[in-house]
Amino acid sequence: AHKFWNTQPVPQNESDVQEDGVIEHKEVSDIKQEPYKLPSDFEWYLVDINNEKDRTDVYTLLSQNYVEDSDAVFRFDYSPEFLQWALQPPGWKQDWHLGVRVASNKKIVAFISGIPANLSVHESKLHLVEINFLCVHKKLRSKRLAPVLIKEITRRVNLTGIFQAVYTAGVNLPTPISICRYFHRPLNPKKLCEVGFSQLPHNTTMASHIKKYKLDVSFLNLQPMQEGDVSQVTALLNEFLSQFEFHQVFSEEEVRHMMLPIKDVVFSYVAKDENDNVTDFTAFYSLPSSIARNPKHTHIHAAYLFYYAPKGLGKDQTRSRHLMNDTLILAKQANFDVVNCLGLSHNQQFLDELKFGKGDGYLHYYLYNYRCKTIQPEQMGLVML
Ligand code: NHW
Ligand code: EN5
Repeated sequence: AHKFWNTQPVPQNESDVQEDGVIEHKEVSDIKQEPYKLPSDFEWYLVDINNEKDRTDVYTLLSQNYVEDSDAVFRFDYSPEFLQWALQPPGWKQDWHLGVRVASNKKIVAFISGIPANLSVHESKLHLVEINFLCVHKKLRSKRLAPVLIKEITRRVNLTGIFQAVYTAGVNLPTPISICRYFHRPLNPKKLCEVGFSQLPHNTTMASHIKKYKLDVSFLNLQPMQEGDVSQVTALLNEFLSQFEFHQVFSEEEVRHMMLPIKDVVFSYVAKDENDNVTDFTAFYSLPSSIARNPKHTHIHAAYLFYYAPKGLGKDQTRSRHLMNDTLILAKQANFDVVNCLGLSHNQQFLDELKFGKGDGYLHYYLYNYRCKTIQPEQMGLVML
């Protein structure tokens, strides 16, 4: 059934994951030096994400052709500034910002990207790439271009001595290591109903629906994270994440890049004690979705819960709830319509109490060239963009 995935070093079914470990052992000297061939009319193009024209071109491709919900009403609209941030963590390589252009008019019609990361999977440490933003223009779908993009980025990554990858997708492929549900917490319930993102429950008035989602008082004095907090946040976050079977391990440099606030891109906050030590951390990123054919609204402004670390590492459920309650208040103050998150990590501690509702989407987590026993959502600590 999977003409491409059947040929790749991924587990082909559940019975293939009794034991963790590398699937296929290769060396850099085994990797071919020449790029894979694209259909004539197309050419490989290395995107310069710091160049405004290239950034706009990739943004345009994604904003018109990237991931949609099951009814094709909402489509992710990652901003150009978001892409510039997401694609350049420490150790990023332009070689892994891979575009495909039409040879004649130089229009970018497909894209895939990789960034380096360190993961901890059960007891093992993996230095691998995170693959994201795979996109083929709608007019070029079902022509087997995606497998060429995947093989070419694999080759470019392999040439640097990296042989594993992690990626997430809404779709079911061979073979997920974990499946996490999306949850949504309305901040602007009226608008969400107007655009069909949520429905007014039967026997409910709009007034009572709006009242239901009003936010209470805040508990922690969260302040925007600053440069001086980087080292304490790194320690706190890594310690929190180390509770999970599957998580990223962050260097201070990575925390500086990924976690410091960037206007309209990433929002991060810390709570401090009387000695000015960081006790809690929370972050979300801005990922609007465009709305197809709506007379009144063009976008949903969604804040996606990113990383957080409560005081006491989440052993005190009340603390986790207080931290997330305050995260919701900050997202509301920043004018977001909804806070989205996944049912992973310790999130069950606050989802019900803070009135998150189940989404209709699921996120599947995958590893390339590494077998891994199934990870329960509560043991998943990795959040991708
Ligand atoms: S998931 C978001 C992916 N993007 C979208 O959904 C955007 C909208 N859709 C499209 O642009 C986050 C196209 O439909 C895409 C497929 C491009 C998805 N992952 O070209 P064909 C990521 O970016 C398989 C992997 O004819 P198409 C993660 C499909 O099963 N494979 O289809 C990306 C079939 O293979 P099969 C996917 O519709 C991770 C083949 O593609 C897939 O024109 C990438 C059909 O190709 C998906 N999301 O284009 C893997 N969707 O065997 C990284 C479909 O079943 C692996 N397919 O016949 C690691 C690489 C690095 C390793 C380093 C050591
Ligand atoms: C790679 N980084 O389906 C990511 N989103 O639930 C790529 N549903 O927004 C993979 N269909 O349930 C991404 N509202 C995979 C996700 C693709 C996008 C997607 C889902 C996630 C989504 C919304 C809208 C559904 C519209 C109809 C949804 C219900 C909200 C409601 C609020 C009030 C309380 C109950 C729930």
